[in-house]
Amino acid sequence: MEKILVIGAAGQLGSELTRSLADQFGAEQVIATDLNESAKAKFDFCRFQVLDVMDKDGLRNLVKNEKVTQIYHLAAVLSAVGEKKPLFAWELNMESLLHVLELAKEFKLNKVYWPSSIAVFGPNTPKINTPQYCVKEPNTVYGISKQAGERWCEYYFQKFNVDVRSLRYPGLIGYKSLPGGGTTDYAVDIYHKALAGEKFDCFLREDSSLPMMYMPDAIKATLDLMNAPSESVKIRSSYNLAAMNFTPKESYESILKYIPDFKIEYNPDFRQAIADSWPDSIDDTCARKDWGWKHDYDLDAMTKDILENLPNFKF
Ligand code: AKB
Repeated sequence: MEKILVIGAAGQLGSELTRSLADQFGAEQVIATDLNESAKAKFDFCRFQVLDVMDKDGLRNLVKNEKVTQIYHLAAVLSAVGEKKPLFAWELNMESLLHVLELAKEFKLNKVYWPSSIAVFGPNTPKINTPQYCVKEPNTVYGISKQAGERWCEYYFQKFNVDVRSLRYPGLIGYKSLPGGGTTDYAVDIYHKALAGEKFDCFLREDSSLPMMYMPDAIKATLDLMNAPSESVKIRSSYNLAAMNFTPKESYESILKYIPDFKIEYNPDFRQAIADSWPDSIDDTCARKDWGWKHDYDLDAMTKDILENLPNFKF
């Protein structure tokens, strides 16, 4: 019987992934954790505990007492906030991963999941169809921490046989939760503004193309990777993962088909430099070949789904 611990469960990815994990493993087998007690309200479908991932002993006691067998470690400081608080981002992103990998080694956990990001790439990386293996010189603290984290994951797999699996997510877009502190967040915010009948002030240039993915695809990819037989998971740093690429202008035009009087203005800020350092598109052949990854949503299918469902969604 698996016992799943989700760290940072109330975030953008965690809010949706935790529900899918509870569906797969059962409500009693999944423990959602978050820094804030107020997050408890989101998790009426599984167990919940307050946890600060930097509290090494608290985390160890939880894993030991609950006989945890798998950890999904989703807590992180994202790219934009990371640039405002570089040392805090480095400390949180790296130390928390090392705590989790050490616990996986000590308690011989069955599996660990840790998300990486397109932020591992940098200005010297090939921008179009960025390959799995290429120059990576990230110039954000978030990207540096994800790149170093990938090396640690592979290290723990090779040296200590820790079954750790990871995906380099593109920008994730969902309507059930709000992102916090990323560069790709505009692609979520734009739908909220369109439905509220407000003008959207975009912090990226209209032609700034980035790899993106709709949340149901991201959840599917994560569960497919975690459910794949160990031998199929040939990459233990992190897999490139792709679905679609678009610019703010293309995102706006896709919404205009449904909301013709929607208005946008472009006022690039410091996040433009971060976006400029990331790929336009990603080659995810390895994920497709090794464990059968296939995405379902393109931009227009995602827009239709969000605009149909967001007005009825209760936060
Ligand atoms: C961010 O924008 O920081 C994240 C990411 C691409 O990892 N969404």
